[in-house]
Amino acid sequence: MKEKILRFLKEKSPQAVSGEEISKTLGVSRTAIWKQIQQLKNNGYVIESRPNAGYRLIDVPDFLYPAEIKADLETSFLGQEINHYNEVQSTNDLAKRLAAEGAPDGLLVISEGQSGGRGRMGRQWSSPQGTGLWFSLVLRPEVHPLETPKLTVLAAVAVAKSIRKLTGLDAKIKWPNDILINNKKVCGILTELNCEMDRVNFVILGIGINVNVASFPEELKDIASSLLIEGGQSFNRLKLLQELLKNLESLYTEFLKGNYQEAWEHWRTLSCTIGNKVRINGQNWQAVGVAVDIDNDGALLLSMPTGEIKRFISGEVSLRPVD
Ligand code: BT5
Repeated sequence: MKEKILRFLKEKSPQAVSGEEISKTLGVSRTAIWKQIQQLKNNGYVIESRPNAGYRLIDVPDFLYPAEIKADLETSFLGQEINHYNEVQSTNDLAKRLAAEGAPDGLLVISEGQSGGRGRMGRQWSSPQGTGLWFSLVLRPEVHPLETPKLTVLAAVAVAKSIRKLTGLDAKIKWPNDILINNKKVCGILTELNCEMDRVNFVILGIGINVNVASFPEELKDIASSLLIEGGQSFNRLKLLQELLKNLESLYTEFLKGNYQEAWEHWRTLSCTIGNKVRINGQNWQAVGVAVDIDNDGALLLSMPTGEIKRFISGEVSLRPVD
């Protein structure tokens, strides 16, 4: 009901609409409408109520409410079901639990803030309240588990394309899971897999984007940035999320049909890794070479000083000049 009233107020905005008109159109009592309007106000919507004119929607809060996300969402299944929270430890952990309990394909778990946001290998992900997009998607692709690293490539392309479209900023992909602007990280992707030998139970695709983060803790200042800092203005989190889900669904749907070459071409154009001499660090190894491409699995191909082409499926790439 609340969503219907909101939609109605939005359609009429900037004009006011009387309680009687809402009541007639939606078939509910005026008292029920009054109660729902109070709830919307408590949720941060600014609604003017005048005895003779009725209700007028003045402002919408900067919250990622499911009704707001869905209002202009052009997807058929990604984000069609949404769990929204104010604060959770990690949306990936929560999505994993919900997926194990049977959550549907495409469920979006999103939070205004995370107290224990995670990166790869137990690293921390800073996720301050109300300023970023911190979310996880439950995916149930019917593919072999070995195919799932491709999802990180698809997500990186979708994020970079969406940021570029909505902000005009020069977002680049750093293999395997970072999006950078001016060499600073504005987004990280954490893909986690639950599978059996030859089938995927579910994948949790976690994405964190520093949208309107104004400043970073000391230890991140030199390596992290946000769209706000790089663009000199704040950006609409909802619109970015909607654009991203649309782009991702389209790439993902093609991937399920076995078509991912176009995404790979996008990846190559958007990559800041390819063509550079890089150092790649694993947990207890290191290699230096020129990044030449990614292969069909999304693995990074380095041309080594010996001329040999080596394939890396994981690791941390450093783009800093290598001696
Ligand atoms: C990542 O890991 O980049 C994956 C980050 C995924 C975060 C999302 S948010 C929603 C979902 N729920 C979660 O709990 N996680 C996902 P990695 O490549 O390991 O990078 C982690 C490193 O990035 C840290 O060690 C820091 O150096 C740096 N870092 C931490 N917070 C950052 C931030 N907000 N922006 C940029 N860099 C950050």
